[in-house]
Amino acid sequence: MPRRTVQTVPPPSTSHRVREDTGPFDIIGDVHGCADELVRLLGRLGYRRRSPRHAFRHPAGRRAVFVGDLVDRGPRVVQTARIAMRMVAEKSALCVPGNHELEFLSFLEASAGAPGAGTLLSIRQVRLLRPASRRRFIEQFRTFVSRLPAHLVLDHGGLAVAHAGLKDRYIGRDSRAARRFAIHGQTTGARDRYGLPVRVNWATDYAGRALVVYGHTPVPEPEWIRNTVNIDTGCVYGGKLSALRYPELAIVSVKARRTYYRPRRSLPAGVGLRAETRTPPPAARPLSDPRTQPVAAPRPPQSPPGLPRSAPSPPSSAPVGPASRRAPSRGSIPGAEIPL
Ligand SMILES: [Mn+2]
Repeated sequence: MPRRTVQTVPPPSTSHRVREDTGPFDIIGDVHGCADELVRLLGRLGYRRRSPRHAFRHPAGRRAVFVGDLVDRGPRVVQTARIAMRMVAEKSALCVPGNHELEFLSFLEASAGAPGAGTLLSIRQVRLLRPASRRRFIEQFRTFVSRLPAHLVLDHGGLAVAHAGLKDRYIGRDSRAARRFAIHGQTTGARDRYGLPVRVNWATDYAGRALVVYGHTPVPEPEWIRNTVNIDTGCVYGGKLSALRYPELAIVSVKARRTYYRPRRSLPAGVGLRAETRTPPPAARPLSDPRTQPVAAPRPPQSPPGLPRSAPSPPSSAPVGPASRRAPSRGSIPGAEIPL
């Protein structure tokens, strides 16, 4: 299986020097293309826009903070990215990158390698744009992602936001190791039965002063561990999209309309509860069930430890919905055939 060409660590960025910014903020978990739920959540948080072409703004000056993974897996990736890009441009939102921003951008830039199944769904959606607006979108997205800081330190060091989390010693640092950790988290070097990296729960060892707000790993309810909170409540898997209000520390959530994507690896119990009340959890299904079929052969377990590639979570999975009938295998659409 050809090694995917994926940029795993973003270049340094110092464009968001906002340490002294005290908010208030509404920190929003992994959207993964669930634009309808994002619009509903922003509305519930009090954000308004004059028209769909305008940026959402909060009348009291609150700012949204996106934890990354805006794209891939979900149904309305372009709309989601545009909402976030407009808000950041209008200074009504801040954003940090997730591993999926880098994977998607890496493919857009290089058109090389074979994208993961979730990224393939984004690429298909971008291809539906008319050529001029497709070019504009790609250029805007590239500029947007290239300017994002790998993590944010806010409220005089009382709040840190990173896609996959942060260790105490990385807060406010811009080293390659800090950037990698913020976007991909930590893996043990071992692989699970799907060939995917096994993650370390860094939060149990966290002892920093900053409240670390992050996403990346879906949980049924926002999960508080020590001075950290994971707000990825698995919207794209049929869970919900959640925001943490800061400094109030109140959670505001909207339920997913439906399950948009089914992961290859089983989700933690309770994620995507709506779907699972009607069907057994993915882990309980035999592997011959097409809904749980891996879309690609498991990665070789002997991949070099200590050099984790992107740690997708839960990674490449069989998409549900119309696309699943043509469930693509990695590499079934070589980059050269995808005119972007
Ligand atoms: Mn992620």
